[in-house]
Amino acid sequence: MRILLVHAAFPRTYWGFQHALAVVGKRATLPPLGLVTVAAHLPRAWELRLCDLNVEPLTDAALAWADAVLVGGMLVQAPSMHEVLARARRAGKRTVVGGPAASTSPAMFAADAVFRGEVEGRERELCAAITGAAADTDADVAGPGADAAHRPDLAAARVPRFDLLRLDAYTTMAIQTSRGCPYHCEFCDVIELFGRVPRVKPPAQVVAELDALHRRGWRGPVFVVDDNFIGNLKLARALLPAIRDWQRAHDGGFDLYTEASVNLASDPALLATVVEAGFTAVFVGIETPSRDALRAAGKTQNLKLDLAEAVARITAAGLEVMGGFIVGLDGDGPETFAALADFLADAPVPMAMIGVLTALPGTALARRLRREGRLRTDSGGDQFARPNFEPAMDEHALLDGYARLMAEVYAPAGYVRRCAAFLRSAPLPAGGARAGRATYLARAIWHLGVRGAHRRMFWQLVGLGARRGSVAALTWAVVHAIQGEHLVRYTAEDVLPRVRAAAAAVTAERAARAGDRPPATRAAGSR
Ligand code: B12
Ligand code: SF4
Repeated sequence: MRILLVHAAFPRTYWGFQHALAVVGKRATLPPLGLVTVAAHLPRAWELRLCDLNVEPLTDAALAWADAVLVGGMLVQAPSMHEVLARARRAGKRTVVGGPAASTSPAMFAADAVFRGEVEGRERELCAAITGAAADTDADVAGPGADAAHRPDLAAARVPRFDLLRLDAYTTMAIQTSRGCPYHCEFCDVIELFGRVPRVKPPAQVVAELDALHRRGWRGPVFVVDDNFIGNLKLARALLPAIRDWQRAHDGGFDLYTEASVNLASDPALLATVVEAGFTAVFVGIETPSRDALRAAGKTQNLKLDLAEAVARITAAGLEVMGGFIVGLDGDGPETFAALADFLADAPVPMAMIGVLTALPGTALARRLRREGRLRTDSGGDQFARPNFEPAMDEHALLDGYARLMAEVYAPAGYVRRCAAFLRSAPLPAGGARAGRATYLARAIWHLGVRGAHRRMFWQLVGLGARRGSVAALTWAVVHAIQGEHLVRYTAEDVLPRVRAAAAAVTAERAARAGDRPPATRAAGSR
């Protein structure tokens, strides 16, 4: 059986770092870990090929070669997924779709089989979907909303087929050590997809995955794509020494980064172990400085500590905080924007991913908003359009406030200030001076320092790095200049025009409604 695995194309997004990729000469940031994991669970005798549309186009020859086409992606990739599925069906191929979008929104896909949930331990079901012995797989057994007992045990995980990837096309590789998170943030789809009882791979499995990447010649950053690396504290503590030992045995190994809940800050010993294991950055869902909004969103763990203090502690331990923020939560008012701008002004958080709340399908938030009659449409994952629900805050104030906030946060001056704050407060970043990065430096000087539109930002960052007097700090500064180029340009060229257009659409809609009303009603309404 010949299987073609296709990873759908991403639109331009913050996380895609497209403007940065152009500088470093890579095609994509991260590989399709879901698909190479699926590949590891297919029969060895089958022939497999992988096409990541973010790296290369799908050719007719590749389609003609295949017996079945497996398509994966998230909701933001849905347009590309639909296109690939339609093309494969026109070519007479059997089609199977899976991954996060198919798991949360199966009805939106036209494929021979829609596979919901994870594949580990479900190989028979997976093969039946591919060969045609089964159509849709049993959503109630292992898909979203399944209870803990029915979710795959990650002891059944296999080493992803990294050999199917063109490693040199990516800036970063990925592994996963756990799935699930014990918290219950109302907007979160991760707990619906992967459950609230975190499952962790055995240390030997994680080490085998690190080995596999290393053997294939990968050096450099590896994103540990856990929902919450410390979701199961006991197992995380048991895993960390194995990762640390592996890193030491491999000459420093990889620059690791991951995602974790903010309570990481309240355990200094754990923080130290995470740094010892070679982690250099962590994505933390800070969400908002508004306690009302945190309470309304059920993000109670963030109420238990001072968020600015937590960021300071994590940074001082040696981890760069990448912050996730949300505006438009119930409980947020127009004052939230100033509070968030203040929070970020001198925070050591260069990368602040701020989005307008989206009610993702299958979440407690979407269910509540539907009950309250406030859900407008199913989310397609677009954060820069009008929200897919009736916000509690005036919608125009929300979009306008968001646009102003983003303009400030991703003005070059704002970005440089946050980088400077990091360089002031963090111990020297451990990673950074690795081989591949030297070539980044030459390319960055040419593309950003000589020809770039934000030359001043580039040289300011290089100056800040140089003043710290170490190669690691200088490398950190150059890498952040490259990232900053994307964040600043994407904000100015894509985000702001789209959010302002969304705000204008609200104004136009209100004017049209007001125009429709008979004069007497209009007068009454304005009192
Ligand atoms: C890494 C990651 C990313 C990476 C993407 C890397 C890449 N090349 O794919 C980055 C950082 C770019 C990213 C960005 C975003 N992400 Co993201 N991301 C993740 C994360 C943390 C891990 C994904 C992963 O690699 N998992 C490991 C693999 C092994 O698991 P898996 O993909 O689920 O695969 C399993 C099954 O789903 C299944 N499977 C997967 N594919 C297929 C295909 C077939 C055919 C079959 C049969 C089965 C199958 O088998 C696998 C093994 O069991 C997940 C959360 C999570 N736990 O999955 C969110 C997640 C996928 N992201 C999500 C979102 C919303 C986003 C953003 C839109 C966030 C934002 N607000 O901007 C952006 C948009 C994308 C973009 N480029 O801008 C949502 C998706 C919701 C949805 N229903 O689609 C998730 C679930 C969580 C979340 N809320 O953040 N993301
Ligand atoms: S801490 Fe993060 S992963 Fe866990 S429930 Fe909240 S948003 Fe989801």
